[in-house]
Amino acid sequence: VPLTPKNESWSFPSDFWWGVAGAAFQIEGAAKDEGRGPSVWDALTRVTNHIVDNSTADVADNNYYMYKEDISRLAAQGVKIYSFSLSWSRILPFGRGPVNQQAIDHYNDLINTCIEYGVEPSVTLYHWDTPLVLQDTYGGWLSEDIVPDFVEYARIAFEAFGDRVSKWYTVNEPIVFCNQYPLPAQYFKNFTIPNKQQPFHCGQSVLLAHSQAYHVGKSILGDHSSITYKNNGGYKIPLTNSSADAQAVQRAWDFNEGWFSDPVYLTGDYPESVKEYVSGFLRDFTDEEKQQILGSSDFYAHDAYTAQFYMAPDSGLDSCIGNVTHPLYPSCANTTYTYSAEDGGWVIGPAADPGSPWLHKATDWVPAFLKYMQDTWVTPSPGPVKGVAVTEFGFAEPFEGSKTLLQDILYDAVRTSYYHDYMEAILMAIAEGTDVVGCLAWSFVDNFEWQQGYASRFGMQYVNFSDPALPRYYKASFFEYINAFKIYGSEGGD
Ligand code: GBH
Repeated sequence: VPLTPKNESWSFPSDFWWGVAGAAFQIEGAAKDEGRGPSVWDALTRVTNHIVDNSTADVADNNYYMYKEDISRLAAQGVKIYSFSLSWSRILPFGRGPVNQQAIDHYNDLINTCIEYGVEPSVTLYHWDTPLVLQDTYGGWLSEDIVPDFVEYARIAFEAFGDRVSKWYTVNEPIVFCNQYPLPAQYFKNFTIPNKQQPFHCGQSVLLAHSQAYHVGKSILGDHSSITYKNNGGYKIPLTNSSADAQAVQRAWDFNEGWFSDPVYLTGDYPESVKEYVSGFLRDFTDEEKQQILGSSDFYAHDAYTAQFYMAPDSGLDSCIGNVTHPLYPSCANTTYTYSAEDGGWVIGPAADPGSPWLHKATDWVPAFLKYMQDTWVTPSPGPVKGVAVTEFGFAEPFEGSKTLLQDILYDAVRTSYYHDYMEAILMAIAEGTDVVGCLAWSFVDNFEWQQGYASRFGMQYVNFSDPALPRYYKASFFEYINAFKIYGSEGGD
C-alpha cells in the first residue's frame, strides 16, 4: 500500500478505544484438559465433511497454554484491547451446576496477564460454543430453558472477572448461530420445531437471555462498565433504484440486524415485518419482557466486514431459512429478498471451497454503513446507547493458504489494503460526525475458521499449523492496522 500523506482534518477522539479480537473455540485448543466439557462444536467437528478439511479444534492455536506469549506479542505492538471469549463448557462443564475452578483460575491468569502487559481485557460470554449437554437436553437456544442457564453462567463470570473487565459482550452474532439451526440431522437429538421456525425460537431465547444477563451484569458491575451484544451483517445496497429493490433492502435489514436491534434499541419488540412472519408460531413478548429488552445495551456493537447488493427475488426463489445448504445463508432470511451476485468491482475473499465469497472489500461503503447504524439504532434509541463500535472487521487474503514462502505469506497485500482503507473510512465517518467509539480487528492470529477449518485464514499473524510448536509471525496487515493509530491517534507521533 503506497503511503498516503496524512489528512490533517482526521483524528481519533481521545476516548476512542481499539484492539484485536478472537474467540475461545477458534484459538484455545486444550479441548479435553483441566475439566473442560464438550461444546456443540466439538461434536460438529466430528461430523464427516461438515468441516472442509475435516479438522478439529482440539489443539487449534494452543492459546490455552500460549496466552502469555500471545498477550506479550499484542503488547509489543501497542495493542490497547484484547477481546476474547470465555468457554462456557470450560467454566461449567455440564452447562449448569458445578463450576470448574481450573477454568476460573485460567481466565483469572489470562486477565491478570493482560493487565500486567498494559492491555485491556474485554470479554464475550458466548461465541457459539454451547455446552453440548444443553443441546442434548433441551435443544440449546431452541428452548427458553437456556435463559436461566445462560444468565447464571453470566452471573458467575461477572462476579469472577468484573473487578478487572469493564467491556462485556453477552453473545456474538445471533443472526449467525440462530440461522445455523437446524444442526446436521441425526447428530443431535431431534426436536419437533419445523426448520424454518427454528431461527426465530433461537432468537427469542437470545433476546431474553441477553437482556436478563445485561441487567444482572449492571447490578454487579455498576455504571462504569459497558455491556452489549455483537450484532453483524454487511451494508445493504439496492441493486437498482427501483422501489422493489429498496423494499427488499428494508426487509433484509429487518430480518437480519433489525431482528435483534429493533427490540434492544428501539421498541422492545421485533420489526413489524418480522412480527408478522412469526405471528403463527412464536409467542409474543410480555410487556415486562419488552421493558427488560429495550435499553439492554450500552453501545451499538457491530461486526461489520463487508457490503452486499440486494434485490427483490425472482419469482419462485425458495426460502433459505433453516436451509443450511443454501450458499448464501444466512443473509437470505426469507423469500422476500436475496443478495445479488453483483460484486461492485470489489476484491472478493477467496472464492473457491474453502472460500469466503460473502466477503467483499467494500470499504468505500463503510462511512455510509456506520452512519446508517447511528441514525437507525443509536440516535433514535430511548436507551443508554452510546455510539457505534466496529467489534469485528477483517479479511481472508485470497490464495494465502496456497503460498509456501514465509515472506509471501507475511506480505498480505489485500488484507493490508483492507485495513488501510477501512481505518481511513472510520476516520472519514468520524470527521463527518458519526459517533464511532471503538474498533476491534478480527483476528490477531490465524485460527480455526469454523466450517472452513484451518484452510481460510483471517489472522494478522501467521501461524504455521504444521509445526507442533505453532509459531506466530506478524503479517504486514498487523503493522498497517497499528499505523492508523500512530498517525491519527491521540497519543500523536507520526
Ligand atoms: C465472524 O462472523 C465470526 O464472529 C468469527 O468467528 C469468524 O472467524 C469471522 O467472522 C470470519 O469469518 O459462507 O455465504 O454461508 C462474520 C459473519 C456470518 C460471515 C456467516 C460469513 C457465512 C456466509 N459471518 N457468513 S456463507
